[in-house]
Amino acid sequence: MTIFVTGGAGFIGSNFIFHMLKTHPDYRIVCIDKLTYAGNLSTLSSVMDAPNFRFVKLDICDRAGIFALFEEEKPDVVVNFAAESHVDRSIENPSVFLETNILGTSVLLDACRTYGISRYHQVSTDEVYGDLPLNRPDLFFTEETPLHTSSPYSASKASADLLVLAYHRTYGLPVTISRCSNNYGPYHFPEKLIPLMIINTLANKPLPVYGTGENVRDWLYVEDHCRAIDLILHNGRIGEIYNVGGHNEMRNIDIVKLILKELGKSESLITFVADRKGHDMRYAIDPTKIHTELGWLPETKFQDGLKKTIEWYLTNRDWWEEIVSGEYQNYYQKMYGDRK
Ligand code: NAD
Ligand code: TDX
Repeated sequence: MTIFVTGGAGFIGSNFIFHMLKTHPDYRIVCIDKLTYAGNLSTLSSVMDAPNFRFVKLDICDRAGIFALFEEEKPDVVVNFAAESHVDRSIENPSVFLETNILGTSVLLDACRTYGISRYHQVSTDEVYGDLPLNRPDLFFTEETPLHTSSPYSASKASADLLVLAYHRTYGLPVTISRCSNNYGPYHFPEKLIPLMIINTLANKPLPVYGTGENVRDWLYVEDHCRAIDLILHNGRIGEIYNVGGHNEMRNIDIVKLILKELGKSESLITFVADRKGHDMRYAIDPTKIHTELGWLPETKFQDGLKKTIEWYLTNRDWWEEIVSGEYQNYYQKMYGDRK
């Protein structure tokens, strides 16, 4: 069994590769990654020499390159993690989101159609459903919730989902889609809330909370997401969408306070800054389908997962210090420099 994992040098893709190599040592994993600012080869250093692992630096939009790799490797399964993934960047510059997230997905789908595949799995997001109001805690996203996107990022992810479903209906391509809530854990790029707040806290820098900090996200430890995708690949029904989330809703401000408490720092570091444009209020997944059909349940409790994550950033300073010392400085200045 050969599995193509696109975007495997990023946060969730790399964790998925570690999970699969550990859980299915007889599978061969080929990681395809363009190595954008978010891709990091050092993340994969522990598996680079494994005999059943291959890394290929390639853009999923490169049709000729992708087709040549399919011709050479004849993959059985494709799991597509490759994407531009940060909402704030999509608000600054949507075009690359449309290219990678939509057109890149279409290239992979065309290659699957041309060469044949036993499964194409699209890693999607709960953001395709838009948001829920704060005053209706009884509402959750189910797989039937209409798509109602807010940002160029989520619109591009929803477009990709529609293409994936169209290739199933029109060409009979054996596809599945997972729509997961916010992940956290090791190798999370420090532009996202949790790693950004950990790193700023360690440096005694202000913690930029958007708006009032009351926005709610539904957090899942990355390993639980990886197990869910593994289960969908093996037991999921073709043509189906599976929501993935662990009923762990938290307000942003409460997460920031937990991080401060865990690191023994003062709440005076918290700085409220201008809100994100179009900021989604609340995400909350109803995971009934994946639980009842596939027996999936999250295993890591948030308090434990957050402790493990903070510990990881404390013991893997080299990984993130390398990142924040480079282009990240310009990014940070641009996004937060005079954000009032
Ligand atoms: P990430 O930004 O950490 O990693 C993305 C990876 O894709 C990087 O390694 C990057 O180099 C690579 N990439 C980008 N453009 C590419 C291209 N054109 N060709 C090949 N490789 C390319 O993202 P992540 O947080 O690991 O997210 C992975 C996937 O999971 C995305 O599709 C995202 O939409 C989805 N998702 C993320 C979350 C979350 O909380 N992070 C939640 C649900 C779904
Ligand atoms: O500096 C910050 N301050 C702040 O208040 C940052 C970076 C974020 N926030 C807020 C915005 C959100 O309400 O924290 C919340 C989480 O923000 P992000 O980490 O940017 O995640 P989010 O926008 O919720 O999207 C994430 O989950 C769904 C991923 O980045 C997506 O790839 C995934 O699809």
